Amino acid sequence: MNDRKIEERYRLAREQYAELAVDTEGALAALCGVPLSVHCWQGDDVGGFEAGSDGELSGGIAATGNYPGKARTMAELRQDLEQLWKLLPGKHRLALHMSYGDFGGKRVDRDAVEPRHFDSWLAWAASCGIKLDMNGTFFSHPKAASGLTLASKDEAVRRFWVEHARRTRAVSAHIGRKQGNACIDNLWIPDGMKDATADRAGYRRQLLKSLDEIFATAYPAAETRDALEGKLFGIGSETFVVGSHEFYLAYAARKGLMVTLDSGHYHPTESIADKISALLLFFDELMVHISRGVRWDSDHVVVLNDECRAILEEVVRSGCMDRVHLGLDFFDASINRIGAWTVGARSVLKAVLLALLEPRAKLLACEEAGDYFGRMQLLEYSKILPFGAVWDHHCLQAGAPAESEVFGLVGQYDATVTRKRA
Ligand code: RNT
Ligand code: ZN
Repeated sequence: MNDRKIEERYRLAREQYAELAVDTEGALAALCGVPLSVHCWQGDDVGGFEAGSDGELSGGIAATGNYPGKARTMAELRQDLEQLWKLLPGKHRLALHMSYGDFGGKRVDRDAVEPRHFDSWLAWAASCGIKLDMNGTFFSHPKAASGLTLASKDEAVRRFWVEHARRTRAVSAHIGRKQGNACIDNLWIPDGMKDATADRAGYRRQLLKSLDEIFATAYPAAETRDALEGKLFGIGSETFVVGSHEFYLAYAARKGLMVTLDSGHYHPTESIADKISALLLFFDELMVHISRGVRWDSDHVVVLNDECRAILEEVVRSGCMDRVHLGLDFFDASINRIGAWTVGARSVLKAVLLALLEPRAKLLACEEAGDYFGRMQLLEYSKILPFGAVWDHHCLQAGAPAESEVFGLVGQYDATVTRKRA
């Protein structure tokens, strides 16, 4: 589609939204201020760059598929991310894992990672004009093979992972300081059991002890902030997960930390959308991992479905967009990885835009007047409004491809870059 056509369509769309008292320009200005924390791990199936690592993924998560051309080195991953940035409107963030440090080919164990191992990432991020976030890596490691890390009853194992977590916070604070913007440190551990567990309380006491040790050090909020990510079950932890939602929620509330709500980490019919307005009354900030759960798996590529829309509607309706950190979390190795990233990220941005284009004033007026049919009909009407025209205009303005061009551009990069890697 040519630019003139996009602008023509946008002009008509803007009029139609204005009839419902929706200001598309205001919505787009707000959308421009929403950074997504894009996860690095879609690019290489959560492999990371530790010397001697076989890239074998373990610890309750799995990437299935073998689409050719995955990034094998840091240079390739950065190259793919630079391509991704071209396909997304706006400036975003990159969420790294500790296993993605620049270890210079040397074997550096998880309890020995240092801030300097992320200096080349800082330089690269600055060259892209993006900020970084961090995650501790408590999986794909011999000391996580038992399925227990911070909740282990083996003191040597537990202390090893406490040290890893402490170092992750130090790295995160270093990154935040250097980039002049707080780096969010997200903590997720796989700890749990496959089957009926005799001592749930015992493992939870261990985790509590570990967290107290980890958070004994305080860092300035301008450098790093901590988020705790709970889960209901994982592969191999079907019956019991130590770090459950309630566990972390209570801990974070007591300690003034954040929780991370991962949309794939709850009962299949339980939506995190409804949790947002409640938690924002009690927490200064929230982290959200937007993912897509399919049956027992929680990590499918995000698409613009009802669940994704509901989450972003609640974030926007809360009026607290600046207090909710939006991150992506999925890994699909069965399709083009740059395409997976692109669709996931653009879907979230589209969901934000859709929520911003809601005829909010009219909806509220109906609701407060008790006109619930009016509210229903307005929501139905909203669904057929020409949102795609606003989105394409936004992409054009931001120098990103219109929706119709994404397929071709991803294919071109596939043919000229990633497939040549095989
Ligand atoms: C796993 C968690 C966690 C991971 C990443 C790789 O269930 O969602 O966020 O996906 O840390
Ligand atoms: Zn997650």
